[in-house]
Amino acid sequence: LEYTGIKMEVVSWSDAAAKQVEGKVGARKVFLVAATLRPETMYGQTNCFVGTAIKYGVFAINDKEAFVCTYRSARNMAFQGITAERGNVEQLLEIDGADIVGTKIKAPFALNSEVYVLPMENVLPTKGTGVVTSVPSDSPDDFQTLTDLRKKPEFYGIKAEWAAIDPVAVIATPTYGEMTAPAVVKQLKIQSQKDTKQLAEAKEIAYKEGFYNGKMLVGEFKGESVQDAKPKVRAKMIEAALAFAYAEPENLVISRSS
Ligand code: ZZB
Repeated sequence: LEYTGIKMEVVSWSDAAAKQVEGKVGARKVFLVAATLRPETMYGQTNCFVGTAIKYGVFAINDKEAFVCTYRSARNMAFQGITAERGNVEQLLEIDGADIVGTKIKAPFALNSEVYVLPMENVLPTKGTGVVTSVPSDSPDDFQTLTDLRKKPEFYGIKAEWAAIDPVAVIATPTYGEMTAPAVVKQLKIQSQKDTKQLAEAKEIAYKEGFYNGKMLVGEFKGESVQDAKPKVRAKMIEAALAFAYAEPENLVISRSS
């Protein structure tokens, strides 16, 4: 499976992360790296998600850059020509997802250029990088999680202001309009991020509708179909060194059950 790895540079660490990262990364810029199948939606990022029970690492990619992601994905990257030395995984430190929450990061290509890291219950440690960039306009999981967080910020241990950015219209679909994910969430009567079965169905619907019938509302390829714009946005992000190709190996089933 071919993902796009989105490089979200750390602007300011949460207090808990700052203490752990200090003195460990040298002169490197640090990026949270999110794996996405929808690079054309990056204009609408409003935050980023990590799993609070997931262990992440900060990995040296070369002398200038370090990535925050799961060990598993760092290892995959080391065999895909992303790291300076093939096969070598250099972990600078380990950090709990819970401690990364509240970190402010850059959101490449997004209309909101800086966003916060927030907690999501349904992040799988066995998929992508374990970091998920959030586009609530077009991803039902993201919209529902953001809605949950806004209803009960203290319950989730976040500051309300971290979840303050509203969904941004980036793609129009004939059936659902300019906010596909919120419309599908409403149609399927989804109440919380715990409604995982309905959310899987909503994701399927939103993927299909966006890919086959979506039109870009913003960005350099405004007016073009999602099908045409998707590879172009991806290429632009890679050219700008804000993203890279990241492939998931075929042992997904094995790693899921282990
Ligand atoms: C931004 C985005 C915008 C996404 C959208 C989707 C949508 P799939 O199809 O199951 O492979 N994702 C990535 N990694 C994880 C993880 N570890 N745990 C949970 N979710 C993860 O799913 C790939 C998508 O799932 C990725 O693409 C990412 O969210 C999320 F408008 O990135 B996406 C209708 C979906 N729309």
